[in-house]
Amino acid sequence: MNKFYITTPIYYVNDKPHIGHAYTSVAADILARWHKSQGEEVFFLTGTDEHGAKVAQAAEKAGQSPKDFCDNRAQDFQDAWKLFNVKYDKFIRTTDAAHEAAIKRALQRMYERDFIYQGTYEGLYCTGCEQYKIADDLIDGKCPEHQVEPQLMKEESYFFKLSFFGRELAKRISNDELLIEPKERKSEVLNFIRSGLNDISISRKNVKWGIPLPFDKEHTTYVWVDALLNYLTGLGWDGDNEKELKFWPADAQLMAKDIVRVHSTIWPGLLLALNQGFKLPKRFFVHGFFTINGQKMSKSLGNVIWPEEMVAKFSADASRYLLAASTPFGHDGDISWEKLTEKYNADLANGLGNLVSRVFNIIEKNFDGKIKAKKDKIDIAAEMENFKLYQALEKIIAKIDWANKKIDETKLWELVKTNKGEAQKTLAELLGAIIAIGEALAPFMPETAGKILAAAKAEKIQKREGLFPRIK
Ligand code: ME8
Repeated sequence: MNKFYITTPIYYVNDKPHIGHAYTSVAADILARWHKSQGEEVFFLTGTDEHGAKVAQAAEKAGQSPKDFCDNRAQDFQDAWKLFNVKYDKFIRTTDAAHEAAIKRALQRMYERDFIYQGTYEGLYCTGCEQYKIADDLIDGKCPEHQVEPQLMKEESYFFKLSFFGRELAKRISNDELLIEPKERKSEVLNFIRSGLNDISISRKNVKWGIPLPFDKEHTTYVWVDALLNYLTGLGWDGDNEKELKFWPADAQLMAKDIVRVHSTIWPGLLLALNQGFKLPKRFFVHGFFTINGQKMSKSLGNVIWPEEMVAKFSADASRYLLAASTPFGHDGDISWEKLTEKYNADLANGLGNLVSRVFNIIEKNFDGKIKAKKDKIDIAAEMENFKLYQALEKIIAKIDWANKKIDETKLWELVKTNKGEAQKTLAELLGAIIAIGEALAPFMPETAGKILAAAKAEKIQKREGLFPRIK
């Protein structure tokens, strides 16, 4: 049996989950469900990134202890995924005791293998990114992502010999042993690596909210080192037992473009530092960023779309559909309440919902609920294997449009009166199409697909209204 291990980034708990996070998680869920439907053994990992200065500051601002704050926020993320019907196999938290113990063991191992050494770091640090910046990263002296000036920091620190792995990583990425898609992202990463990787500071003396280094308790572990290894600890890795990890290597790691560099450098660098024979993840898929009405989503701009609002308005299934269908996966996309509503009404209310209700209605009224469906299939395998969720949905929508058009063109509601035999043939095709649509939609809209398939395959087909009521 093939296995399929898929991950999302583990999200920082300083922010509440918004639909940007939901985008990655829903996409991962769709892919996990698809692979399961192909008979593969799937492991889907997600979770929360809870250590570091940024989270500690957010906790202080909220007047909570870091631990309580993280517990609450981790729950918020789990609640959000429940709302979207995202079914992960494991939710990892970097404050889990088993994760912390594994990180300590891993650090000790890399230290003993001479990939960690002591030094002093002086540089500009952006807490928003939890990363040191160089002049080239800044625009007008500010971090372009967070619009703040990074702070100058000088401190004793431990370093990870990332520079040692530059050539090896460039080789393995350029020959697709670690496949980075879309290919523009692969080129970006390769240029970055080939311009020369520096060793990175991986410990902090002045950040208390973190995992202490096992060989120097005055330091805590740099949050990205702690976080990236979640993709192993989430599988039960204890810092040492990689031979027993059934699901490793990862088959698909999803992320947006903001974090592809760290994932393509520090992450595989750590794996090689732990064990030169460690397999690297097989594939990264890097998607774009959602903006709202052309602007970055941000709490201060007040334009954030929250999961609970979206699901309350459209339902879980329709929200999953809208996230996947609004933008080709891999590109940036702009959304707004208006655009989402318009798409909902066009594709789901007028498209799918209308199709099902018209066809079932005619079958119930004129054929006593009994029509034998003509076999049909929408082949989306190639799209799904290649993360082309949007294109898979386009194929499904094309079938819905085809079917609705067929009803109109054949004037089916008249045809049943003038030529019942011909109408029966057309309905057999339409019912077959509806079943094919239900099957193809299953990973995207599991509840709706279940309802459609159960109703379409019932002994007696019954009228079905209100699958997707029109929304203003
Ligand atoms: O970077 N559009 O966490 P994070 C699309 N903890 N995707 C978006 C988005 C948007 N507007 N906003 C967020 C971190 N995302 C680290 C990761 S992994 C070892 C550690 C999604 O909370 C997207 O997947 O900042 C992006 O890469 C991720 O959330 C960043 O989440």
